[in-house]
Amino acid sequence: MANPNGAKTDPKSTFLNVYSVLKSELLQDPAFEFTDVSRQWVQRMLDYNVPGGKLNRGLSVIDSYKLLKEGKELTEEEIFLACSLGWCIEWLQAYFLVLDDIMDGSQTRRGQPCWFRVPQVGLIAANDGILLRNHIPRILKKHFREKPYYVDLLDLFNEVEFQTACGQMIDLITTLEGEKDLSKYTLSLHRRIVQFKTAYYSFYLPVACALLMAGENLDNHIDAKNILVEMGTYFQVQDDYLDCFGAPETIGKIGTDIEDFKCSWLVVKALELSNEEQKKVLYEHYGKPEPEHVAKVKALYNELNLQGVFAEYESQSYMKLTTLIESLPSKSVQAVLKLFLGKIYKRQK
Ligand code: DMA
Ligand code: MG
Ligand code: MG
Ligand code: MG
Repeated sequence: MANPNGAKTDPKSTFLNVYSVLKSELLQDPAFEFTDVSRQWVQRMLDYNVPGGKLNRGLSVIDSYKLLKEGKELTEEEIFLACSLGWCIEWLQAYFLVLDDIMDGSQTRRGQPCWFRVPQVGLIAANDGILLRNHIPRILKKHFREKPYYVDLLDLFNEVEFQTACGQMIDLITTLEGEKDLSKYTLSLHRRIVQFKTAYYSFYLPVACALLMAGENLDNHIDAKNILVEMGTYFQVQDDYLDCFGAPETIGKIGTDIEDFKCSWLVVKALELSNEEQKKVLYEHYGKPEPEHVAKVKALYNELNLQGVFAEYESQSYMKLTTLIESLPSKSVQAVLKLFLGKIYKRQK
């Protein structure tokens, strides 16, 4: 998109401009009789929860689509549509995060209080989450109804939402009071949780959106899908690592995994590497909200050098993923996946 000076607008500003368009359309939705007060509520809720993250998932749709078009100049319409799909993913993410923070009892997100912690919001946040979710099919209907891939797009969003909700379910039910049993925390349980709760929506979905827009049949890209799910698993291991070892000022959130008895990659590794005495420490202190208990767990993580173990896992994953990507038949799909991997390798936030 050209600005009045004739120079190219940077991709992020273009993307943010599309947010403003989609937001004002939703605030004028003729299916609801907005009052000033209700319109203001939705406006504030959207601005608070949708655009404030890294926007990696959303921006990846445009990047991927460009690479699939192999350097052909995109039309204004194509840019707008790719950005809109990117925003649908950001809306999906906002919906899951608003609810995730309630369920995880978190304090902050993206450097500000979680939405449900804002005075006057509280559990209205639960309905706001549902609203965010409902905005997605409204955006899709307005802009994609006439496209040949419309049905596939709806089906894709439905499938991925279902997978994510199932992932969240297994993440949550493993922590149930009365069944706090560390012996069930294995790498295979961890894998299952993170594949479903994170990998499909964060990695497969952006690329699948771009493939549909480019006229591709998703059934022909199962290998790419499997690699993206692997990449998403690696991404969630990073999230688990940063929950404990990241700087809250950088990651924008305060970790809760130890307190919440989460099946985090760190506790799985700690169990694997512990002797009997160290295991006792974990059994006694993991999953308790008081800072003394959390400190004991963190001290054990340091004793076991989990930072070093993670660094090793990270470079291994990078090499493995690179090899997998290079085995794909299409150079443009390879480029899409490599770009994605480059964006997350050694991320600090
Ligand atoms: C988040 O898992 C998954 C979804 C679907 C929101 P998480 O609770 O580890 O995320 P965060 O660390 O961002 O709260
Ligand atoms: Mg959480
Ligand atoms: Mg969670
Ligand atoms: Mg986390």
